[in-house]
Amino acid sequence: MVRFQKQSCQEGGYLMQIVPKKVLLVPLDPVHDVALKIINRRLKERGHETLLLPPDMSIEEIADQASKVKPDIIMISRTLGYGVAEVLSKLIDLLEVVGIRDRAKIVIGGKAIKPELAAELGFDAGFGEKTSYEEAIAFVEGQRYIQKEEKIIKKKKDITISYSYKFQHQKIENMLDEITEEILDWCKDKTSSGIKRAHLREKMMSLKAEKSKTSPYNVDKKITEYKKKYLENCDELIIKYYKEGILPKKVRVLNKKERESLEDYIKKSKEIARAKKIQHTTDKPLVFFQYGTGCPIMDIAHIKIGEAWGVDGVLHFDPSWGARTEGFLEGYLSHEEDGSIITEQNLGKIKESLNSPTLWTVRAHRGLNTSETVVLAGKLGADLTKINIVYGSLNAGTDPGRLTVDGVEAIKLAAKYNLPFDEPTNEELGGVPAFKAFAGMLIVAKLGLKLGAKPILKPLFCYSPEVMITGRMDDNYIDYNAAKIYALRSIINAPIWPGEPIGFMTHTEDRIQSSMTTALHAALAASLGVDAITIASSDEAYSRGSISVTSRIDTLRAVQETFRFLGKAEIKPTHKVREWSNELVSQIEKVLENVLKKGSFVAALYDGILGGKEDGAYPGRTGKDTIFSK
Ligand code: B12
Repeated sequence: MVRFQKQSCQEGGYLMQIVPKKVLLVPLDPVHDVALKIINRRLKERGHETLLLPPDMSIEEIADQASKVKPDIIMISRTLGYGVAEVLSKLIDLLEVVGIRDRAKIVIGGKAIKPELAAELGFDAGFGEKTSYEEAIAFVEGQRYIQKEEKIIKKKKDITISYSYKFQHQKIENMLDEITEEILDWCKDKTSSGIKRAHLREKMMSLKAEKSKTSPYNVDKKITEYKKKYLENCDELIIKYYKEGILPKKVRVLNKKERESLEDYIKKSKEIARAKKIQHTTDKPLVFFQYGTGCPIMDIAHIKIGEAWGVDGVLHFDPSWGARTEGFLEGYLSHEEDGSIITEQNLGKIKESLNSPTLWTVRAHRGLNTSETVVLAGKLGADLTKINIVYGSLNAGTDPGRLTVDGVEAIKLAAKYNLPFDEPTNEELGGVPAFKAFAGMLIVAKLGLKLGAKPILKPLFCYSPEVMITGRMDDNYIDYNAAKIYALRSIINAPIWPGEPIGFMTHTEDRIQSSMTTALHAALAASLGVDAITIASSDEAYSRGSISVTSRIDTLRAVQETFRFLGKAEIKPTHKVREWSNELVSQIEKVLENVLKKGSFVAALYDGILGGKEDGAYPGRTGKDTIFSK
């Protein structure tokens, strides 16, 4: 009798006894015997008596050995797929003839085996090519086997938690301090219709939540009052919908049948969704993708598939006109083009569909609804939001003054709802050099810290116009991307999440190439120990069609394999990395000096100090002259 600790495949944690078995292991194959060698070692370790035959024995020799050894169990393995049924049925007949069939359990496993075939031929069990060793052992010991996969517990992670947000670069911190003081002072007596709507939205949502406690009549009356005020602060496009039921072009309401089937889909997909991890031996980086198919049903389908393949978080993208329109629509709305419309109902349904560990980001960074989006995100249970005043003013079309006023309010709201916010620097894709984009990002990060929020730095891992022109990636994609991380880390201790998505402008329409380049950038991210990454789908560079679910899986799988390959090993950049990171830091310093010299952050944005015409950045015009005194 052998005493041993119960294995993970068994229930409970008590000590139990096992009865050692006599096991004959037979590689019924010319060569392939690796699996049986492993099973043999494991059985021996657990006190069983085993005999492993060499491969390439005839069935007569095998039957002869079996009648001599008189095993309790015969474990046969077959890898080669040729003539399987024939050879196995001959073997089982022969074992019957020599009298073993009735006294031993005879099982077969291996690459060429399907359990159905084993049953048909009269084996006691059949194990296919995905069989785990635990399952093989559990069979020998007569234990019930529970698949390991079911036990993966994925937990929601706060990527900001281990950061002190302390500046390592005193001069840069001092300059940021001065710049952000000026911003806060400039904003202090200013407001906008966007900010008004944000606060009306807050009130309406709080009232709705209280409806069960207070008199419903009074609540409805108040909501109608607020709604009226809300509409006074909206654009014509939005007012038309609420007053006349006219929807913007290419937008429609989901019908009852569609909504019912969505409910059904959410319920069913929750039942079958299993937690899966993309990361191999470390928890970093978390993997996000962005969705915004236009239709909330399709979005949910993409999210559920992503979760099934292990995605850690998803980002909501709205249509580009959403940023240029004052006010939000309502209801379950579908949009024919890219970007899913932000409404309380659309977002609410998406939130409801998420598995509990999945992180959810609602981007708010760039338009006239920035602060109201943060309210919706906070109230509907998002985990993160996305704000970058500089990028939103220079490459996404919003007037710098208006976005500064709304952005500051949005950051305050992010702090209130405990939503860390990431700061994308996608102006780099337009041609703004990384150092200017980083200077802008650091100003907004410092604003965030002053207002009690938690910023997340989001440098790009991309083949940007700047590097194409300077030739910095002529040799490799590693050095300059790594230099960005080194530079930011030398300035501040803060979370870093390269995006958006990684490998931007290295992707082509070729799905294999695209998956590969995403995966390699993910390897670099893992090697640098960043906190998260956003990945593209393998058809994201294909601008003539919508993103397909299969291409989502391509990159998730590719990244998973890369993490498996790399583990805790590291990619070594060349000596260029230090040179370029030092250069980045001194260039950031110079940009901040110029902003200070200008004496006004908003004027600096208008003047192109943080990205100008020569860089392909233009101050946005949407919302110009819409700021007023409080
Ligand atoms: C390693 C290997 C070899 C090694 C074998 C070394 C050895 N001592 O075993 C060498 C290089 C010698 C070899 C040779 C050949 N190989 Co070979 N080989 C492989 C390879 C790469 C891996 C197999 C392996 O060991 N996997 C690891 C083990 C642990 O996995 P597994 O056997 O599937 O076992 C798992 C389960 O099936 C299960 N299991 C297996 N058996 C049992 C039994 C029981 C009772 C239970 C419960 C569970 C169980 O548990 C394991 C864990 O999950 C595969 C390709 C591949 N990636 O699978 C080709 C492969 C199996 N080989 C193949 C071939 C064709 C050959 C050759 C015939 C090639 C040739 N033309 O020369 C020769 C054989 C020559 C000959 N004399 O006939 C083909 C088979 C194709 C087919 N349709 O049958 C494969 C699939 C490669 C391919 N795609 O072409 N091979």
